[in-house]
Amino acid sequence: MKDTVMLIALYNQRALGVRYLAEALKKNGYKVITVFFKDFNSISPSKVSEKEMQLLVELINKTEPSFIGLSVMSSLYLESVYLVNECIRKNFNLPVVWGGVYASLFPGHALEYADYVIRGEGEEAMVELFDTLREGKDPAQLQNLAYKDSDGQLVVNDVRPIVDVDELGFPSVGDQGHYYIHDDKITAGDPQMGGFTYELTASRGCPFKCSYCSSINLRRIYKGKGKYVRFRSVDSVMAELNQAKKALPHLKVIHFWDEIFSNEAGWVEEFSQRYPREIGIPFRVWGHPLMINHRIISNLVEAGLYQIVVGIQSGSPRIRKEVFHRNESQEEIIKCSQVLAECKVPKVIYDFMIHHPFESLEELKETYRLCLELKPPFELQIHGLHFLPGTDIVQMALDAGYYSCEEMNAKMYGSLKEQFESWYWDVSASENIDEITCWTSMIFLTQFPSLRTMLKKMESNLEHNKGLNNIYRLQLIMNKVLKFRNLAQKAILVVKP
Ligand code: B12
Repeated sequence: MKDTVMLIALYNQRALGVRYLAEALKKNGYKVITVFFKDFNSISPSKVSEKEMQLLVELINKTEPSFIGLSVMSSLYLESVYLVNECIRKNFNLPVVWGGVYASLFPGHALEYADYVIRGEGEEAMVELFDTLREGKDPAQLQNLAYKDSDGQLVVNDVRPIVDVDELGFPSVGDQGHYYIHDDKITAGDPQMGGFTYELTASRGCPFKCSYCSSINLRRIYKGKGKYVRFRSVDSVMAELNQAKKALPHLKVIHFWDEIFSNEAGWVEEFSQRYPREIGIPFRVWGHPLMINHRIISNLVEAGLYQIVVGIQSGSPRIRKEVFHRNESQEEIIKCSQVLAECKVPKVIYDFMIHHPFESLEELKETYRLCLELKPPFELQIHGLHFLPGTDIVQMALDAGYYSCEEMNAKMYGSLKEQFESWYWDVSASENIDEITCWTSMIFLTQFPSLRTMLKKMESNLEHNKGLNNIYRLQLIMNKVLKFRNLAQKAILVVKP
């Protein structure tokens, strides 16, 4: 047995990337301690507390790792990452390595805190780094590595060629060596074990280039290194799921976390034939309007697809194409909704980003109109635009003069609380705030087909400018709908296994 390595995942008990790394390290003879630090919470996550850090220090003392790896996936949690990093630095003299999406895109910033950064996919690179360090050799030439040389200069090595995901084994799951720190408590064991969901990816990489997403930036790191969007074999996916079925006593639902679920001819057919026979558990996927057709969806529904989340983001063709860099037309989106309705996907969710500085009132109305054309039943997931560091849309907003550099940095690097509170572009100062409120409520209400006749009447009132007192009526309806929905949700929670 080689040394012990501690891997820390923040705000993410499933942490696929960290589980893949743990597997790679174990296969190469390391003992791995994985710490899931804090619960995933997409609404109001709390900062790491003193007590939680003290629990981490005690765990490090008890398990005596030789290396520590911090997974820094998202910039939204940096405030807590800094605290955890500082706590380790203060109490231990151990090499600290950062990896994950944020560290990969901003190695220079990460190296203000870490000794080393591994960019991109880390399975092979991390094993190589720890092997080199324990042999007392110089890691300077290792692929994927970024570090500061003896003069304090940043060195960013090239990444290695793309790997075949089938060769990486399955993400590590199980109680051995897993700890969960949350709510000022530490629990030995894998939080995944008690859950009724299992998450996996059947592919890596995203074929699209949306301006608000970091995926395109990750793809740029791998330019010239092989085919970035890769599918695993169906054999490998089935074997992982069979293993999960055996390991998780309460398993009821499978979540595919592929950025966009496969539309490969042949792959979908093989998967759909085998999945019900070999796995037979309802599953959900993320989809894209341009990758949805009858063949794929009818096969998947037959195989057990119970939920699909499809990003549409805006009803305005200009916003989609020129601002978000998405190429689907109104017709293609409407067609996609028809396919999903005809194939009877039990739960369809459309995702929209509204209330951002690029959007005019007219474009907000276009979102309402598109939603009315979407074939029910569906639910809407409506949120604001979050500016993620390094994404193309950040520069676009700066060029357009919507924010100064200082304002943008404050948005992207604010505290945990500030970042989660700034989901929406602050429209309260807009001169047409009443209209924005009305049209936003109307967008929300399009997901209830029985209200559509009423909505059309309101729309015409609003367009003829006699409708601003509609705002009160809309608010009343919204309150009723929300109350009903909350009750329904409570009822679902009660009957849920
Ligand atoms: C699935 C997914 C989720 C899942 C879970 C993610 C997971 N991996 O467990 C859920 C739904 C929970 C989720 C949540 C969020 N997500 Co998300 N998510 C993704 C998605 C689509 C795929 C991630 C994935 O599973 N990849 C496969 C695994 C194997 O790769 P990986 O996690 O990157 O890990 C590899 C390397 O990064 C590296 N590595 C990772 N950690 C470490 C640590 C060390 C020490 C080393 C050496 C290497 C290393 O090695 C790993 C193995 O190769 C990505 C898009 C993308 N391309 O990354 C967005 C993405 C990561 N998410 C993003 C965001 C913003 C979020 C949320 C903040 C959303 C929210 N509002 O709550 C949260 C944050 C969660 C968190 N704790 O950080 C952004 C992050 C960009 C940024 N600058 O912040 C991304 C890039 C998408 C985007 N919009 O740009 N997400």
